[in-house]
Amino acid sequence: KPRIFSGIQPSADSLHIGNYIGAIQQWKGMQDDFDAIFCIVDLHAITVPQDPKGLREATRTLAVQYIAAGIDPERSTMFVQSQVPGHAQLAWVLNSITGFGEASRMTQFKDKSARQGADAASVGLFTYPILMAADILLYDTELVPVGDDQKQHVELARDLAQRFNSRFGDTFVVPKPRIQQETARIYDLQTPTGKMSKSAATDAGIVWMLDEPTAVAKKIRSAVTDTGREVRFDRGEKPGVSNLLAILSAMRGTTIESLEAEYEGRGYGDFKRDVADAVVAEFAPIRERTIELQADPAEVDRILARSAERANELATAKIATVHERVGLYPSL
Ligand code: AQP
Repeated sequence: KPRIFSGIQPSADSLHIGNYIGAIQQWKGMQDDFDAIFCIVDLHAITVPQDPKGLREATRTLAVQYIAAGIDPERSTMFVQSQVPGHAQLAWVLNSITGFGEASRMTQFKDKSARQGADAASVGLFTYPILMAADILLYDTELVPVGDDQKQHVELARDLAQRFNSRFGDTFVVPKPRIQQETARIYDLQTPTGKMSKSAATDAGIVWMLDEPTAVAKKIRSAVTDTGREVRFDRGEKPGVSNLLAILSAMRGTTIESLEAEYEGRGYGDFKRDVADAVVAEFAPIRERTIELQADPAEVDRILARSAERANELATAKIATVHERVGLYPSL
């Protein structure tokens, strides 16, 4: 089976509906046809300041949410990045073959560092895409399911794989991005022109998967729409309505067109109530399962350790080859 790799940062206390639709839901459907590796990328998370205790808790919660939302640790490998040293080891080697100018062109760094102020941004944030390349290349990944915003990073991983292979001999599989559909990108409910983001300044436009059902429903009913009445998909003219259509389409597994037809001639009230009901119906059982699993942290740690062991086997073998190719001294 072709190998896929993807990850999420434990950078908040819960996943939000954007992470669910843009990542978890896609991953869930790929588990049978692919050899899937899903990582909890805590090394990426520390590229911006994190509270140590909060980070540890968020890491376990994220693992629990993966499982509760349908990632099956028996079929897929799901582990915590920092438990497999190969990620940091390979990142160092790749740092050394990446041009400074090349890394400076990464637009995510430009955006994130502009938000923090150039002096506050860490060097870790700057080399984030190179760590991501290491994550991908370490496991001979063929396909990387990501959002459109990550395309540039996967492109860098491809360039680095090709550069390493041509300098040191065939070592890495050159990965391809698998870009999710445009409708899998979810926007903030209060500012529907901006992506829903874990680190947004306010909470009102974010549906957290661990929000209580009443809070979920309230946030959706209060979502910003527009003064018209038509339920129609048009990101330019109707960003709020389009976002809710994208959400409902993902929840029901139906097309946007059929939803537009269903709500023709009906107002926003009906529509928003149905979106709220659909999200609550999907998330309430996941939330309950999350709370159940959280009660047994030792079991979660056992599951993570088992997966980390498998990942570590693959990673160690790859690191040995990489070190040998580069001319690093053999380890004892
Ligand atoms: N709004 C979104 N719509 C669809 N997919 C999304 N993803 C994130 N936000 C949306 C997908 O979720 C995964 C998580 O990626 P990440 O943890 O690396 O963080 P991110 O992409 O930077 O997401 P956030 O929520 O904005 O986190 P912070 O604020 O911590 O940076 C990826 O697959 C991403 O495509």
